[in-house]
Amino acid sequence: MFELIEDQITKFKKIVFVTGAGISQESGIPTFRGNDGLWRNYDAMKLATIDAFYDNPKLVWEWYNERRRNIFQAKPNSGHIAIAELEKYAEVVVLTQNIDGLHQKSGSSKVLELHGSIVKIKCSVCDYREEILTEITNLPPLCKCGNILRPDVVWFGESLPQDVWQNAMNFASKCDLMIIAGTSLVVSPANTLPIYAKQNNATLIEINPENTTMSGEMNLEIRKTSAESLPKLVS
Ligand code: BJW
Ligand code: ZN
Repeated sequence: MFELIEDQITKFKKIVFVTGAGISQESGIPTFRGNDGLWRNYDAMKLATIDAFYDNPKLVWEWYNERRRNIFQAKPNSGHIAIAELEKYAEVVVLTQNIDGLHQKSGSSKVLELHGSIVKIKCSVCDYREEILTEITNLPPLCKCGNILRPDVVWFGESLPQDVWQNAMNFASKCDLMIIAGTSLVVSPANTLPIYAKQNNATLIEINPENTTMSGEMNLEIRKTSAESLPKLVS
């Protein structure tokens, strides 16, 4: 079955990838819900909220600062690179929940960041935004307006950037192949994207060593890691 898809990959014209933390796991970036999803004994899920940030902005910034350091030295793996190479054969759009920028680094030209970006920060009160590629010292950093700056990412209970989400739904609704790689699909609304593709009769492929809640909806489940399996699709 996997071989069948390898032979047929070029028949698809509009390919959408939905990716999550698992695709960067082989670049040395921990996932959220795996065994490595804990940071200093804190549950990462409890840090990714605005309440946690207001309770202890320094702690949440320390978590992001450590992740910034890790992400800045990480390199795209063969999974990211295979996705970028697929652009030679089809229109490819990557809808990623990751904030690490590794799809862009590997050469993918159309990447929509659903949950923001590690290089961007914004004021928790006013409209100030900026990109910072160096280390952030004196935590928490302060805005010129006197309020606390925060990572420009989407935490639980917050809306996704509306324009990004609209575009993501549009691409998902129009694709003929959706490949869902390295995500547990437990977080909404990103986990609804396969439903839009299915409504368009798209072929759905899941790449994940583990089952997910949506595995039953897939046309093909590849129970291997993304760095192992994705290069075979374009070879
Ligand atoms: C491999 C592999 C390898 C391993 N190869 N695979 C009750 C109260 C409040 C909100 C809600 C509620 N109930 C539902 C909600 C909505 C909520 C939600 O979905 N919660 C669920 C957890 C229940 N969603 C939201 O709040 C979203 N906003 C929203 O809905 O707005 C409307 C609204 C407003 C107000 C109230 C309610 C709704 C926003 C969600 C934002 C998520 N943010 C985070 C942090 C982003 C910034 C950061 O990175 O720090 O996004 S949390 C975290 O989860 C991060 C991820 O992008 C996201 C998804 O995780 P992902 O990528 O799937 O990772 P894992 O670890 O879960 O899975 C990895 C997978 O890879 C596994 O399956 C492995 O097997 C696999 N894997 N190695 C391939 N080598
Ligand atoms: Zn401000």
